[in-house]
Amino acid sequence: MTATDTHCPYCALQCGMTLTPGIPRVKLEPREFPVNKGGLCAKGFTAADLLDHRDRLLTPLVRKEAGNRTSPLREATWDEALEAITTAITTAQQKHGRDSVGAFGGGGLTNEKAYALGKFVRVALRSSSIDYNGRFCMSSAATAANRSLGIDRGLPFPIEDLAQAKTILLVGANPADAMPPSMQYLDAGREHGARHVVVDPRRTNTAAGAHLHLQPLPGTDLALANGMLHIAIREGYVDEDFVRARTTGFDAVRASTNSYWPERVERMTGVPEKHLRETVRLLATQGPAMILTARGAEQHSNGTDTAQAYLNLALALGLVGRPSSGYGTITGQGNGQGGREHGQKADQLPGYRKLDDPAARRHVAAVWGVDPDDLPGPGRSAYEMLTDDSLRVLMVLASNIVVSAPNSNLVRSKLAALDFLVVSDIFRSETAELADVVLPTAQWAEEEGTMTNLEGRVIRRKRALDPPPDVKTDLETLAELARRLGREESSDPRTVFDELRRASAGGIADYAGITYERIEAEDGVFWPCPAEDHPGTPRLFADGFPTPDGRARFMRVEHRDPAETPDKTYPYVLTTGRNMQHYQSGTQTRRVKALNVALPEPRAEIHPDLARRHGIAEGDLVELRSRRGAAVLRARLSDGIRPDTVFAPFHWPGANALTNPALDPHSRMPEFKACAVAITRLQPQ
Ligand SMILES: Nc1nc2c(c(=O)[nH]1)N[C@H]1C(S)=C(S)[C@@H](COP(=O)(O)OP(=O)(O)OC[C@H]3O[C@@H](n4cnc5c(=O)[nH]c(N)nc54)[C@H](O)[C@@H]3O)O[C@H]1N2
Ligand SMILES: Nc1nc2c(c(=O)[nH]1)N[C@H]1C(S)=C(S)[C@@H](COP(=O)(O)OP(=O)(O)OC[C@H]3O[C@@H](n4cnc5c(=O)[nH]c(N)nc54)[C@H](O)[C@@H]3O)O[C@H]1N2
Ligand code: SF4
Ligand SMILES: [Mo]
Repeated sequence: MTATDTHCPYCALQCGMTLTPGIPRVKLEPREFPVNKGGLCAKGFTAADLLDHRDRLLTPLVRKEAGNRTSPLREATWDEALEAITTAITTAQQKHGRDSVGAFGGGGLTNEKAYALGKFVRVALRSSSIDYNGRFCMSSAATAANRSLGIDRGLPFPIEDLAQAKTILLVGANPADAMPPSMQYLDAGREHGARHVVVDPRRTNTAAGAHLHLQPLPGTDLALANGMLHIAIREGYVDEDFVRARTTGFDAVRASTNSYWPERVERMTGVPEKHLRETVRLLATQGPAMILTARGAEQHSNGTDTAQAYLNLALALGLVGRPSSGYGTITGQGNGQGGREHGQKADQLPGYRKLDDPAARRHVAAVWGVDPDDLPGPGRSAYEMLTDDSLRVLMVLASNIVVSAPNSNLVRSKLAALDFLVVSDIFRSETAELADVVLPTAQWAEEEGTMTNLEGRVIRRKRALDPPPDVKTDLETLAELARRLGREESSDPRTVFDELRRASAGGIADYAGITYERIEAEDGVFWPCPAEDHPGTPRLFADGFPTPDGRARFMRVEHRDPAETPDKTYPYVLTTGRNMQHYQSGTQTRRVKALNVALPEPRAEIHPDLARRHGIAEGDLVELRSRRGAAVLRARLSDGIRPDTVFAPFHWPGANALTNPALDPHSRMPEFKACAVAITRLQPQ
């Protein structure tokens, strides 16, 4: 049996692994690749367990009684399933207009599939209704980076650079649990005396090993950043030469930070003034220094401005574009980076082009062989589309929104009220359980494609084995649906990638020079890469910024409280996030035995003081309640969390019944990381 070098199906680190088909099972081994250097986390190690899992979808499913979603799902032929979908699409579009049919994609899709999905909706459906789960993930940091730096590539440098930085400020990031193999770079830095400062309401595994742990009230990260900038200005740490030569807009920002004096910021955030000063001193004097944000800072109704506030700080200290320093955001999903570049986002065309830019429309329309005027305009953002009653038919690929979207009780009822719901997945996810038609799809090890990891490195996912006989790849499904709607599309990944290269050529995320062969020969290629003889771009910003004037823009940003703050009825802040053992909505990892044994159910993290007040002991069942819903979890007492804050993972249904769908005005990111809740101990039955 031949061994195939490929990558992990889960997170954006995209660790290298080797698969060898065998009897009875596929053998999965870690592989030396620049990001993981032979390391894998427990999720990666067990990823092959799902390839032959007994729950796997092996045929399409339709409702026994068509149109009645309370009747059971039954096996169907592809022809029957696709015919039902095509009929639902044409009927809805005739009755309610083109935009009544839409799609919801995912950052786990390969570049080829994300591209094909965007094209399918704009060209075959001619609908503007498309968005994806990256809206819930990277949209705030992306919006800030685009407007300030002119480009959104999560890390503007290879992850190995983390080992060289002498100071790293990690804001709302817990890589020890979210990307364990990446810790080798932080550990290497620490061994050589680097100082890491972690900003997190919980003492996570990442915070526990850091030089300093700042423990703010959730949703106050912007005030914290402005407070640090205030100190940097007062103490003369601003890199005036850099600011003058390479940026615009600092004066307004300088003036606006006046009101963020340290005592006030201490009161707003709960972070002691001396820790603010120490952090600024380290960033300014113990370089090279980096500032990295992740979802803890970004998943707020002020997430874009918060990311901007940290960008402002990094620019003021002159960190950006220097070796082993800068600002970055840690992308989450396997193809969270590429998935936001090639057109499954509501406002976007391939190559990170904008759908409302006439030149972009002309370029992409020419590649697609359509009239630019026939391309729809920008659509609604994820939560807005899902809860808008004008949407009548929805196709979901690679997302389990019933578990992962905010205010999930409402989302569930909106999905139930659709005329027709189609879900493509590997398993019967909670969202698939609501569908009229469920389509089985090939898994990562059974398909070809490219992924773009958190560094902007385009890599290859390779086919190590065949999918089960009646299972199609998403590309095949989309091509087949397009054909039934009158469009010919390729289902061959290489052909689709070559078209993507042309569509992206000249765009910000330019893949024109990237080929499958180069990726193979060079351990991945970093975009932008405009020509086959271009080396790719591992590090950005050394010479300039891709903004119209070549300078980075400071933007003035002011603190706003989360949309919902504690009161008498809902006295605590709920924040949500990840456990090491599970991935996202849990469709995959809840089915892996070893992971499920390690963490079989969700635990609400509660400080012992808060627990005592409510008579809660370790292991008790507690009910969390917000204005939108309730969830029952088992209590896990920990003195590592703030006493006014409760943490719940979203890997099981429940947490998102509570969360607040207040949207960031710029990125339309929901406020996953702060809402008000009440807690009660449930009496043992
Ligand atoms: N094990 C595992 N790993 C994953 C994933 C997974 O589901 N499971 N998902 C992947 C994906 S898609 C993503 S996006 C990444 C996410 O990676 P991270 O962003 O690192 O993960 P989170 O747990 O969502 O949030 C990080 C931290 O933010 C803290 N936090 C909560 N509220 C606040 C706040 O208001 N301010 C600050 N400063 N911190 C706050 C939380 O306590 C948490 O420890 O992980 C990726 N890796
Ligand atoms: N409360 C709260 N909610 C959150 C977050 C949070 O921190 N707190 N984080 C948000 C973030 S950052 C993210 S990224 C989202 C993620 O949330 P989801 O979008 O729900 O992510 P997954 O669970 O990865 O869903 C992927 C689904 O697609 C299937 N799948 C995997 N690969 C493929 C494929 O190639 N094709 C198809 N058709 N299906 C596939 C999987 O089995 C799974 O059911 O959740 C968001 N929701
Ligand atoms: S860190 Fe991410 S890519 Fe690496 S093995 Fe774990 S889940 Fe997979
Ligand atoms: Mo994410």
